[in-house]
Amino acid sequence: MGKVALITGVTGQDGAYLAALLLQKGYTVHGIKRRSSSFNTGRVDALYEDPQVSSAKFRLHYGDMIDSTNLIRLVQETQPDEIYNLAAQSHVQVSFETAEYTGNADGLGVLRLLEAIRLLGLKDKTRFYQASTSELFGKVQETPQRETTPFYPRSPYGAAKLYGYWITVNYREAYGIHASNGILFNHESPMRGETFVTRKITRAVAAIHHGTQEKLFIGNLDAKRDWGHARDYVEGMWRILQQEKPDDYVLATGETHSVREFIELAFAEVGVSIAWDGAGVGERGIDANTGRELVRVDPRYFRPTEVDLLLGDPAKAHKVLGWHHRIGFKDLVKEMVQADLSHVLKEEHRSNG
Ligand code: NDP
Ligand code: GDR
Repeated sequence: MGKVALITGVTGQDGAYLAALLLQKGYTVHGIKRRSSSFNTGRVDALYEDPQVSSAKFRLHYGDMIDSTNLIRLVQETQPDEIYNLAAQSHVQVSFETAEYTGNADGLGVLRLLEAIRLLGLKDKTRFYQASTSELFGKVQETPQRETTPFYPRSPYGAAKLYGYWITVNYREAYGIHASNGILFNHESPMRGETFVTRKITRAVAAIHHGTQEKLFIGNLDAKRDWGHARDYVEGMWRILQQEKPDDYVLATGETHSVREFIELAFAEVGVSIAWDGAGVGERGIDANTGRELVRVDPRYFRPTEVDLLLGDPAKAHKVLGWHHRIGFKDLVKEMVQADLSHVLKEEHRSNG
């Protein structure tokens, strides 16, 4: 009998990659999706169409991280061997506007699942993965950031995730639940949500290239991130839960790049070289050959408090989990731009009838 996994946030970027990975490994996968007035299962629909995946192996259930009784019932009904808690209001800037909701879903939501495991007497059966984040490190204390680096979150999102991190550690220590944190640095893919900076850039590059968008409005060009590929990171999540002992791990590439570099590389993919002009709010990115303005800094995208630099040290994951990222920065940018070049074309054909 294969294992049973329950994934919250299955309709998100990581949920879709993780569900595919676990199905490939022979798991039965139960996913929790939210009721929405518009379509929200686009990323996992392909899994239903895969002839290898029977409908009995992949099941979606309605649920929400702020609804305890629903979560308890779903854990009871599915009796999972592994729970991957990926659901969250995951946008840092949005968390400044929806701070209480973010605290509820991203912080207390973690507690609700851990309590479900405890109350249902599943502590010896069910392993728990918490989607913790490099946003916990926030204001730079040391680089590279590792498991022992002090936390200093810089947003309601980071603060909510801090609670999620520690309640996971606490339930491990207090009740002996096999509960682990993956402290994941930014990871992207063609399935990344369209308002995160990488996808926003690659979509804009594709749309500018196809002539359906004028320019890209952007926030802080000098923020630096350790960007990896989601496909590699979900493999790390799975490895974390296969360990005999629960623990906390950083997953990162060990390289950092600025938003500015990401933009330059993405435009280079369509043969455009960007020259920068001005500084701060007035800064512009110009096509070095034609002089056309393609990028403009817009203070609407500045954050009240910013995380300036993230650079992870994945040494523990290398050593204990045998996990290494495979897809590098350049290949990531290339894959995302190429995917958006075809997405934008398809959208255009659709809108032209
Ligand atoms: P996404 O934003 O793509 O996906 C989030 C998922 O959570 C979606 O399925 C969303 O549903 C669901 N969700 C949101 N709120 C609720 C709620 N109240 N109840 C139930 N489901 C909810 O995020 P990612 O896939 O990128 O990230 C997965 C997890 O990993 C998140 O917890 C994120 O905070 C964390 N993380 C992500 C990193 C990254 O770089 N991607 C790095 C470190 C941590 P819907 O589709 O309906 O919106
Ligand atoms: P982040 O990702 O905040 O690191 O959180 P995001 O892509 O939103 O921002 C990265 C950096 O780019 C700067 N930036 C912009 N960001 C957005 N979204 N839009 C812009 O126009 C823009 N211009 C500049 C930001 O200021 C920031 O410095 C992601 C999420 O997936 C979290 O859920 C996860 O926990 C962390 O990564 C690790």
